[in-house]
Amino acid sequence: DKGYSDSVIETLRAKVNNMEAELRHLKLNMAMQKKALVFSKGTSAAEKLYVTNGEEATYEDAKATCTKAEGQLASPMNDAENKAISILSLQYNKPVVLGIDDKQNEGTFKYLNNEKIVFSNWKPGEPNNDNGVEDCVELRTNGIWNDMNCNSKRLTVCEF
Ligand code: 289
Ligand code: CA
Repeated sequence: DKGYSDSVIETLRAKVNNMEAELRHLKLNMAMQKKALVFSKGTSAAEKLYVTNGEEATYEDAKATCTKAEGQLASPMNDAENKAISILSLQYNKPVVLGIDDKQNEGTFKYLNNEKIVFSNWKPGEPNNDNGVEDCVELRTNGIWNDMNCNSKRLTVCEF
């Protein structure tokens, strides 16, 4: 007889039940932690959580800060995400530096993973590459984007 014995099936069933209970517990716990984090100093849109350390930094420094925190510089991919970031910008009354640049090819803005952007919220007339030195992007307190000098210091917001 190649079938599994009743006791093996019973043991497996018990293990699956335990794992399901553990998963339910983990999900509830994660949802609670997310709420606590959003309550204290973050905003969220769908799956993404945005958190700031309140510091202003250049694009490269802000990028490094977020990478070190095992997140990445805020990269809004739709209007809901853009709004979540702009709430932090308003709270701190500081424009935010985004994880987007056109360093590789002037006028072609890309995310940190080198993919072309799928969403933008440029102010009319932007991006204008003012003085030929604007390869980075700031999100202003109203959520509107402007291309800016990458050496300008803006609020660091990471996404997790
Ligand atoms: O240095 C120029 C920037 O501060 C910004 O000034 C104005 O807001 C506009 O000309 C922007 O395009 C420019 O990035
Ligand atoms: Ca500009």
